[in-house]
Amino acid sequence: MRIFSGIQPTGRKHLGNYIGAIVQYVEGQQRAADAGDVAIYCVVDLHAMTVPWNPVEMRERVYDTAAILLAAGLDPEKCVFIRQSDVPEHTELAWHLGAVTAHGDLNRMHQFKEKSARQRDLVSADLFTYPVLMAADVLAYRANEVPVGDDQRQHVELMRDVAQRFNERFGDVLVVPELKIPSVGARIMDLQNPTSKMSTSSDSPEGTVYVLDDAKATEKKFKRAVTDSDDPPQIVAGDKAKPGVSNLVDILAATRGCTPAEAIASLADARGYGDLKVATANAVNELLEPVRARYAELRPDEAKLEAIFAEGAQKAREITVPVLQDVRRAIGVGPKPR
Ligand code: AQP
Repeated sequence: MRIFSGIQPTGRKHLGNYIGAIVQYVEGQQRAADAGDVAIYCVVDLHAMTVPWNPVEMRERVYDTAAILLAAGLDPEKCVFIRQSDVPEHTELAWHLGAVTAHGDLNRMHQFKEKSARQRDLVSADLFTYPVLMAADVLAYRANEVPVGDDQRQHVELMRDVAQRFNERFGDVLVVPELKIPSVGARIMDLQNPTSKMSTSSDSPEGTVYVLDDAKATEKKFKRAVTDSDDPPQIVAGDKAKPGVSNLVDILAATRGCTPAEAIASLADARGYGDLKVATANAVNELLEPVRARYAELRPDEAKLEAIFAEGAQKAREITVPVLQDVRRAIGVGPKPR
């Protein structure tokens, strides 16, 4: 059972990234090792080039993201931890997969529609073909499982279609991976606008809780979270008519590692939404305070982070080079096989 997932080095990571993806990564590295296989986690710097970027800041953000992941519990002894641009098989496979990807399928991607609408200058070809590179990231490892948040569902479905189409045409070369989204917290919503997902590009600093926010700032954001005016207050989960309260319950449950029903039961004596907000802020701070402290230790040592990436790339290429040899042989490029 092999796992692959990637995370962008865009800006600071938020609570949605943490609950939707990073918690799953940490759990997955042990599960893959127990099954005699490996989990590969990737800081996807090439994906960050699909929208405008600053080259100097890009390197800094890659280190920031790497240090957050390591602080959260990724262990380079247990998993393969890489920077996407260090493993050239990702981009080569993307080209080969582009040949079996329908233009019309890429046109239907929600993320392309949303992000292209926001670009003021250039809508790049890379933004359009981003899901093909994401497919290559996973398929180059013959990974079985892709842990992501709910917003990536459509991209994983596309990569499954691409792998199937490739195999139908060229033989059983690639593995068709499965989507894995968390049962609670697959879509953490913005605290100020709880009908929209918490997002890096939303420009909602008060509604977005960053992993590296300090405890006070985190508490303040939760205290100001939008709920509703029900009187008496109703603390419920999964209610579309009460998105703010449902989101807080989901965050409380996901950070405590319990079910939404258990989180609600723990608030049986709550006098109002204030108690829900304080309980959620406390649970988030309890989860993130140790991560923030470890981040402060890890982030300054860039040479160590580079050494971890170098070792990761070496281990990664032990998997990807043979897969690409099989792909080249199957599609008829490169020298005649002997
Ligand atoms: N709100 C969310 N709830 C649960 N999971 C989420 N993810 C993102 N937002 C939420 C999951 O986090 C992982 C990494 O996402 P990314 O690499 O796309 O990082 P990002 O660009 O910083 O995240 P955003 O916020 O999704 O950016 P925008 O909206 O600007 O594109 C993925 O597994 C994702 O599902």
